[in-house]
Amino acid sequence: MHTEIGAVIPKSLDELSHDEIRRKTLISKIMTRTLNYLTNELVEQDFEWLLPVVFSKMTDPLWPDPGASIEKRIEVEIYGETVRTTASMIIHKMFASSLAFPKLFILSPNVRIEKRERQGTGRHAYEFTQLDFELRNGSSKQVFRLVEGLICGLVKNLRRTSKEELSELGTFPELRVPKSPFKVHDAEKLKEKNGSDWETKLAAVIDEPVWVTNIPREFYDFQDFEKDSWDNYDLFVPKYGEILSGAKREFEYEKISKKIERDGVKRESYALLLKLAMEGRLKPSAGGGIGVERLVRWLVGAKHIAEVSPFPKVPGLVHEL
Ligand code: ASN
Repeated sequence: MHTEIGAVIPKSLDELSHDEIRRKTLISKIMTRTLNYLTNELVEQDFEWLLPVVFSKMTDPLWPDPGASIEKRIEVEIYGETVRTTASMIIHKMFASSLAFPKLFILSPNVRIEKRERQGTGRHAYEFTQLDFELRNGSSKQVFRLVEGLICGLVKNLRRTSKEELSELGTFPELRVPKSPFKVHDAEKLKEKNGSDWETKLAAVIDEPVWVTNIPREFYDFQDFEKDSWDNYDLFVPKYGEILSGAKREFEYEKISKKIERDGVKRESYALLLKLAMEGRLKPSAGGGIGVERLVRWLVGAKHIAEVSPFPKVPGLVHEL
């Protein structure tokens, strides 16, 4: 089966040919070394490594987000209470960084039942993993430097440790250590210049990773009402587009409350967050989440994101495993 981007929809492990298994194992080597490198770096830099959650009453509303396309939210009842599967651990990160862990990261599974039309985009899976991190009292600048260090260090490390694998996968020659600091673009300006399709166009013209800031989206990202701008960011890589999103966070009760109201998000769902903010216990922070499969897709040059997963979760397709 082929998709609009010419990628073959990845098959289940048991359906792969000998050559396809070979490719899968090469990609897996890069995934292993990527996870090893990034987690080691963060631990070295004094980040606490937290374990993820699956069910909670509070999770990311993923709304309003121009990029969101959720067909269904998974809600189940346990012990007489309704809980949702994790869409992202953003709310948990805000609690954890405020109350206990000033520098933290989590490798967390995110469940987002994307619309079937996204089956062939090559960039969407209905289950994926974020390397999510948060810094109490952090700023965008700090996050930029942290991530630039991680990405440049990772590429350098892989070029040294994985020359054979990357050469066989075909990305070794073009996968260069990027120059930092990365360039910064304003999303509103990109939209003005390139129209609503700015993300695809940007990915097609860049040859190094770039930051995009000022993206209107969920209530927890910091918004400067006076300047009418957002202190948030996405990281784009050449050809493949966005691989990380993050922000400086809102922490003041009045602003969070107003934005929840404005966005039509259910207030009851975020009652505990509002309470924490009201009591002044929610602290300013900044952070982000790297889409692990998207990062590795770029490193190995995979047409479809599901190629980098052992058990692909392609929108619209449900395999046995
Ligand atoms: N992980 C993202 C962040 O830290 C949130 C998201 O994935 N929606 O901002």
